[in-house]
Order: sequence, then C-alpha cells, then structure tokens
Amino acid sequence: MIHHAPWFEEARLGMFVHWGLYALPARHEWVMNLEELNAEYYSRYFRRFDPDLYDPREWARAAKDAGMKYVVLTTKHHDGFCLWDSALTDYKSRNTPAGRDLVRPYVDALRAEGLKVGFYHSLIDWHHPDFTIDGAHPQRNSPDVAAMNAGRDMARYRDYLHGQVRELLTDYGQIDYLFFDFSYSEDGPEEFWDGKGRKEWDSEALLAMVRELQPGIVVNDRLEIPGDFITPEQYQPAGPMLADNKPVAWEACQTLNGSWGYDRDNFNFKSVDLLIRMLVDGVSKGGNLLLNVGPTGRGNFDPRASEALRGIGAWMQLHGRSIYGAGPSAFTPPADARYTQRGNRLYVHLFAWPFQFVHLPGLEGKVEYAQLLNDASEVFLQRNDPQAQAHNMQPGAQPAGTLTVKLPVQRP
Ligand code: FUL
Repeated sequence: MIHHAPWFEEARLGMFVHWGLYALPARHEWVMNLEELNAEYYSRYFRRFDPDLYDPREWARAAKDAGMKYVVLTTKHHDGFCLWDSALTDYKSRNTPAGRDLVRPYVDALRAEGLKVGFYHSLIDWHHPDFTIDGAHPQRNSPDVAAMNAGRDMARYRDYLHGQVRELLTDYGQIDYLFFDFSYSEDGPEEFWDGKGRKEWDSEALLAMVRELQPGIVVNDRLEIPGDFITPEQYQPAGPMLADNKPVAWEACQTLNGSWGYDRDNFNFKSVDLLIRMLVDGVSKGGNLLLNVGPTGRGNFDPRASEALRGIGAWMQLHGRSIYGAGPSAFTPPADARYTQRGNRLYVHLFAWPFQFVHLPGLEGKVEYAQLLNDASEVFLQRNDPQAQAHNMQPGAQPAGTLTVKLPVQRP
C-alpha cells in the first residue's frame, strides 16, 4: 500500500549525503568494487576513519540555507560499514578512531533545524560473509555464479539486514524517509538472487516491518515491489512518472560531479545554473530533487559542494515560491521554458532569456496579472492591458490564443 506524505511532495528539494569509509580513498563510493580491493586492504580505511570536523549541525544548516527540506544519510552503503552503533556487527564507526555513533547527532541536528530525517540503507553488503567471495571480493565481480553461491546462507543475511533496519527504525525516534538501495543492472550477473527473483532480502516482510515501526515513513521503490515514490537516478524523466497510468510521486537523485562519495580529483561539477534547471524541470513534471553531497573523510563539506549549495540557496530564497508545493501545469510551455504551478499561480521558468517578448501558447485571456518573481515588478501582457499599446507591443503572427509578455531586455 502506497503511503502519501504531503510533506514529501511539498518539499521538492532534499539533500543526499554519501558518507563512509570511501571518503578516505576519495575516489568514488564504489572504489572497493571498482578496484577489487579485498577486505584486508579496505580495512586500512576502517583503521583511519577519524572525522574530526564532523558537525552535522553544519550539514543541517547548509541544507536549510540551500532551501532543502530533508536530508538522507547513508547509514550503510554497499561496503557494509555502519555509521550507527549496530549491535549486530563490529564493522561500525564506534570501532574506528571516530569512536561513536555518528547517526544520532545527525538525527538530532536535522530535528533542531526543522528538517525531515531520511536514511539510506544498502540492501547489499560487501563486508558480510554471505555477500562476499571467500570473505574478500565484492560478490558482484565473479563470473562463477555456482562457486559464489556455494555456502552462502541467505537466511542469515536476511536476518542481519532486517535486524539492522529494525535498529535504525527503533532507536532514533521518528524517521520520515527511507531509501533502500541495491544496484545491479537487469542484464548483469544474476548471482545473488539465484533464480528466485530479487527477493533474497524478503522485500514484503522487510517493508511490512518498516511500516509497522514507522507508520508515517515514505519508502522508495528499490525493494522491487511498489514503494511510495520512484527514484530515477542521474537522469531527468521526460514527463510526470506513472504507475498504473496514474501520476506517482518521484524523486530524481543527482550528483554534483558524477560521484556520490567524495571524489577528490573529480572537478566535473555541474554549474548552479544547471542544478537549478534540473530542479525546475523536475518540479514541472511533478518530481523532487535529491541532490547529493559527499563529505570528506574529516566530515566536512568540500568547498566546491558548499559553493553549489550557496548558489542554490540564493536562488531558492527568491524563487522558492515556484518550487515548494508546486507541480505540473495543464498548460504547455514554449520551447526552452518550464511551467510550475501552485493553485492558480503559474510560474514561467525561462531557460533561455528571449529578446524581448515571450509568447505563451493558450494563455491569452487566462492571465490576470504578471510579474517577475525575483522583485515582484510588473510585466506587461499584450492583449488585456491598456498599457500594452503604449509599450509598443505588436508581436507579429502567432497561433490564436497565444499570450505575449514583455520582458526586461536583460535577464534579472
Ligand atoms: C546506486 C548506488 O550504487 C550508488 O553508489 C549510489 O548510492 C546511488 C544513489 O544508488 O544504486
């Protein structure tokens, strides 16, 4: 059963945080798998995980200043390392130089800033004996499915997974959001579901437990059974997303630079302008944007990430009204534009600034008054404003019903 939480679609913008041991190699959160690092090698990061600058209140403030309404932290990513003090494993931050549970202060900080609390939790675990080959390599990489499956005890793994999720949803008060994650391509190795479908973690029982422990929570769709929202990853869908032909809640998760974990030498950062267009594009199609930051091994944000967040925040401060609680419009925008709508307010987002008029199909006679959002200054409408003639608006041939709006010469 799908749970609708009004806050989620109202919020529209959230922060994803990928943080764990992989912040130390600082070359992608999949480094263990991509470079086939065995458990012994990878333990060098466990022994040195000492985030002396970790201050989740700063994370929360940065998110809030960027206009974000919720934050989602990797409690455990695919490498299996736990940021909370799980009773079910020793592979956790308490046993590193960090010496403590890092999830609790995160939860407290979000609540103090009035942000919704989200957890990410990996369904696969490259540290768990039932998910590795010979306790060494991440399981995914072996072509020998039979050898890999030999001796695996998936019931034991399921108990571990369910038990950890139970801890997270029992010990930290109200949790608003849960992002389960696994990542294997459709045509990739089928090793770990062994012909029984992608239910090795018993999705139905897991989801039922989540709902029982946190009745108000929203859960994503990566258990491979219907969730409360769909999670396009690093792409923008073409239009509203549908399930059974009806629009469903969705959230695009996006990186700043193509990597989720801190990736020091990757300078391929999206511009603030592009990030804002992605947000607007999503809202115009009824979706949220979950924008990722990968904190460093010391626990703070990379300056390049902070700068992007500040840029988004500056824009959100002036334009948040076109984002929060807004969604698609029934009207079709012209090229290089998106509409977002809230109630009877239509917001026209121009991705390219035209000179000097914008022509809006089907809107003639439908708009009472128009203004720029950033400074509330009036803009003239061609047909229904007596001032229009005085402002020399004779736009030329265009389809019937088109409304012409006169814009300032320069983009404000
Ligand atoms: C993927 C993962 O494999 C990535 O590392 C990242 O966590 C992304 C959000 O989901 O499936």
